[in-house]
Amino acid sequence: SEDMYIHYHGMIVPKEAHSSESLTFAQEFVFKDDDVVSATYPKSGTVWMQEILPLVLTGGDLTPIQTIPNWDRAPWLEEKRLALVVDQLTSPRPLVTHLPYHLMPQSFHNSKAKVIYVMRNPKDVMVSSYYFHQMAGFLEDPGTFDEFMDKFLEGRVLFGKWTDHMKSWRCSELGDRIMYITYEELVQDLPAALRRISDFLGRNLSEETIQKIAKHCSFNTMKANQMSNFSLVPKIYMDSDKSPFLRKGVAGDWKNHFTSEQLARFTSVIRKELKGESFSLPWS
Ligand code: PPS
Repeated sequence: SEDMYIHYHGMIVPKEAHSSESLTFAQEFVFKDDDVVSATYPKSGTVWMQEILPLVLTGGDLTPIQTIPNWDRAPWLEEKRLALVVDQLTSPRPLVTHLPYHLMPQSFHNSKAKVIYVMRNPKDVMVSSYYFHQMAGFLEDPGTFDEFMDKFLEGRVLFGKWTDHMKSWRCSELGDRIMYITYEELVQDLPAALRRISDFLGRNLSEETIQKIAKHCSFNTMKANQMSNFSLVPKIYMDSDKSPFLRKGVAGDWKNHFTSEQLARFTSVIRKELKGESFSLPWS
């Protein structure tokens, strides 16, 4: 298991997608003012944003989502693929990252690049991650749900503790360069969420375009899109028979997994770690 992960600033990241070169490449990456990056803790809506951003930024052009796999059309800043595709990206460039705010490269701070931070109920994040560890051949077996909860709460999981990630981006002092949105908002009213996103990015999209984009980034459309459903990934890396990447796509699936004891334990740890923070969250 040790050889599955790289240790990076106290966090673990999977070697399958990351290398010390890719992490250095991220640190040396030169942000442009019109770049748009979606920052997420893993399993919070990253791949959804890889669908949404290209559609919003092009005003609804379907070509990117129908011809380019998600990992190349809106690459992860810290992953190996970026160096290979960076020259093919056209501005405004959509990017995603799981890095916490304090590990963003210097050029990001010097630029005017905008950020959309997507947050999700941490209980659903944990459930999604649990299934992801079962299907991904490049991740450690999660153990029992109870064991995985301990790892999650202690931050012995990809990109560290959920609360640390959250706090780093919530306290980012990026002013109007950052927009916060929740996975639950996207689930509840996708067109409304798309309007918020397009307004933030200065795109004036017609209602017709918003509806068109909403249709193409719905769970079912994405699940049927080869360029977005990870079916291009060999089974040894991702086994969708064990659990598909686009698994359930709902808010509140934790209710089908947590015992009342686990709920109490989880809630008390998260509350304690967020005590005294100036922001409030829609969960817990
Ligand atoms: S990763 O590995 O960090 O990139 O994963 P990430 O994309 O952040 O999170 C995966 C979860 O997002 C769900 N998802 C969606 N839900 C609703 N609608 C759409 N269109 C959509 N696209 C992705 C995906 O199903 C994972 O959640 P779960 O709860 O496991 O279904």
